[in-house]
Amino acid sequence: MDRRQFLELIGGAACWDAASRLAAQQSPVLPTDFTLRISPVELETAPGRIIKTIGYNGSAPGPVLRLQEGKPVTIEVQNDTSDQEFVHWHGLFVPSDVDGVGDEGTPAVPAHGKQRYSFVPRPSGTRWYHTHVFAGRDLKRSTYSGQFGVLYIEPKNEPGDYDAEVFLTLHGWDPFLSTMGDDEGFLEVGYKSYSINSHALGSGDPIRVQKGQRVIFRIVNSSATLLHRVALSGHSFTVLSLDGNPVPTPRTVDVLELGPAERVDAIVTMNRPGVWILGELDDKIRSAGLGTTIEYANEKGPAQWLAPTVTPWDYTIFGRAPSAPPPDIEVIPLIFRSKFAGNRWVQHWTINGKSYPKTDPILVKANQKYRLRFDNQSAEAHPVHLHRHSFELTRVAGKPTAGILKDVVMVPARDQVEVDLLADNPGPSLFHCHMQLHMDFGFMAMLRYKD
Ligand SMILES: [Cu+2]
Repeated sequence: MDRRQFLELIGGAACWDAASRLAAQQSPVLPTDFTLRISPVELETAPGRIIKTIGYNGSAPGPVLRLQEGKPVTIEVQNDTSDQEFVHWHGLFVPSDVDGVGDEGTPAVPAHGKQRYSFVPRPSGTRWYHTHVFAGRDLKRSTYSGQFGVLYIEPKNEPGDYDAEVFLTLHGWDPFLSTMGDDEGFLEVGYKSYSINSHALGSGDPIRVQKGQRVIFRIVNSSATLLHRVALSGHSFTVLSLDGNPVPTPRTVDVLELGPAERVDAIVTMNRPGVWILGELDDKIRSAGLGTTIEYANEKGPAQWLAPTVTPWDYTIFGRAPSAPPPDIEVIPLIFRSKFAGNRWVQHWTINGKSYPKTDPILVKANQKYRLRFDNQSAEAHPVHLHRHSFELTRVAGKPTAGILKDVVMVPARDQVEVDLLADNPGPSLFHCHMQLHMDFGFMAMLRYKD
């Protein structure tokens, strides 16, 4: 064995130490056949705190699916529930009929039945998989549930300049609808508790590290509706990838910000021995479970929280200098607005004045490049997601940039984001806000290829 060392990390399934990873690269042992079973689970996130939900393979999150880029896989999904389901492979360039979206033409996983998904995993990087069904006001369904997991696609040549790898998912539990104290207001989603992976802060095994180690955190915000900001007390993160795609300019920051469905891959050099909290900046949310413990070897005692200095999250610091756009690029404007649907009711949403399924399709021609202008004329930020493609950020709230490839982008309230899209994966592709409460109440449109 080389200088890399074995590490004991949280919950077996959620980790993959560097030595095994190296061994896997030397002999191609990554499996290509997987089974996912959708069934009710009882998750004890903290002693006595039982979450009753639906999960994959008896847990939530489901197993980390580790695939090799370009090597075909088959995933058989068995549905033990009485509701039809879909599993969406978020961030993968797969055909519409396996993308896991009914409206794109993917066959369902029938209630008490099964369905096989076969595809070639690409592109490499941190992706994830999750249910993609309508929930509406039934907060036991869809992404409010425990049906999510990390899907990591190994690149053909991984630099692997780290000693250990840790996968983290951020999730809220026992959601409820409330006007949050405003009698005249509309309904929003709150959560009674939270976890990172399957445990609340203070429960489960700590992430055990040694001084000097470089640990890569691959973080997925699997929340149905909430943006999260996380920090690791006394440490900083060097951001390597956003949504699984390497950034042109890796930068070191104290706080990571992830909208729903966004991913960040960041390296931390473990240079401050102690027992520390990695968790949400919001004290209430962190105390309600959104955190985990980082424990250095030979260090004991309660985990400490040091509040970081907060600077606004800015995607463009990870980009490169913008180049001039091709003068003939077609701009497709997409205007997002809320539509008040009554007091003590959920808001409805429109794209260019219409709510799904009545929204106009976004029409593209194969192999043409387009500039999508996300014009958010509402009072809150939205994590908008395009299926089966990545896009390149070109302007974020007035700041030009280039080279950042994503499949979800937070569009700030009353502001704009522009992205360039190369239409290179024919087939219907859903575009929507990733907040479940928004996508279910109108905030969706279909991107279609013209003949
Ligand atoms: Cu939204």
